[in-house]
Amino acid sequence: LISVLGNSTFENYVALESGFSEMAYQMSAHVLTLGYAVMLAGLLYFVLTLKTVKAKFRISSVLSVVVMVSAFLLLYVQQQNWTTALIYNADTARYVLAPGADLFNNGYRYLNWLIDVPMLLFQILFVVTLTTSSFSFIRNGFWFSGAGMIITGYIGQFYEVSNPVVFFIWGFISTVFFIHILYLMNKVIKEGQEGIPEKAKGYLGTIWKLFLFSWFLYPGAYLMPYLFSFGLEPALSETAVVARHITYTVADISSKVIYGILLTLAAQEMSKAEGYDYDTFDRELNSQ
Ligand code: RET
Repeated sequence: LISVLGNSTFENYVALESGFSEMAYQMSAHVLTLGYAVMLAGLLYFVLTLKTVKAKFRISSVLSVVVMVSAFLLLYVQQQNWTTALIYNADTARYVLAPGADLFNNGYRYLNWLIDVPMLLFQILFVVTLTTSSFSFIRNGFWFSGAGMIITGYIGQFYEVSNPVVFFIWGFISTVFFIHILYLMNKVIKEGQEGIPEKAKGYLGTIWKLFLFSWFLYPGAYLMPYLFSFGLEPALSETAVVARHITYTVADISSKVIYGILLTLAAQEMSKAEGYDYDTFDRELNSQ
């Protein structure tokens, strides 16, 4: 199969070897659709709640808006890639590779992360106040390691079937950058929790847990063909394909939308504590 499909990802190998059942194909299409639909809903949320926080926190919401727009477009293309790459074959009752169409590839996601990962990481810096670290040092670290993690992972994913050793080496290099990001984020949240209202402190604690949960799902999705097999043979199983789509979608909704909402809630508490009262402001405007 490698001579036919080369560096394409394992979804194509499953399609060529056995095809997809109705359920596997449809669940994948639906969960990919859910992904971009949620981004559009999130876009509205971040626009409509912009003024509920003090002006100095609003860049965080603006960055969420940027993330929603780019994720919406890229996830839409990703869903289209899935439905055009495969075609229903009535003789076998399976979805198989469509002749003449592009193969399926998750690369759109990776390039989307190149925009979204730095935005998501910078975003929190507009809500918290760093006590000891320097803003530009953390920002540069986020930017450098974010880009390093994604580019090395992007290269690696081309080899997931054709050359597992190369796939794992790039995955390992990517993980080194990831660990650096985790270290920086932990520092930012710890410093940010100093001297803010209890409720906002709680939100930041939840953000750290959500961050760990959602960001670890991405390397999980990268490894998916090997989580369903033993040793250096990728599992060409449709269950693994569906599991990867679900993992990516859960990760995207958590790391972009829920994360942004929690940051908005934390900023609302901090705005209130600093005397910003959106309700009164609103009433005053209406009575003028
Ligand atoms: C890769 C390659 C394998 C090793 C590791 C990875 C980590 C990816 C992460 C991606 C996060 C993406 C986000 C996107 C939101 O828009 C590249 C899969 C560690 C952590 C948060």
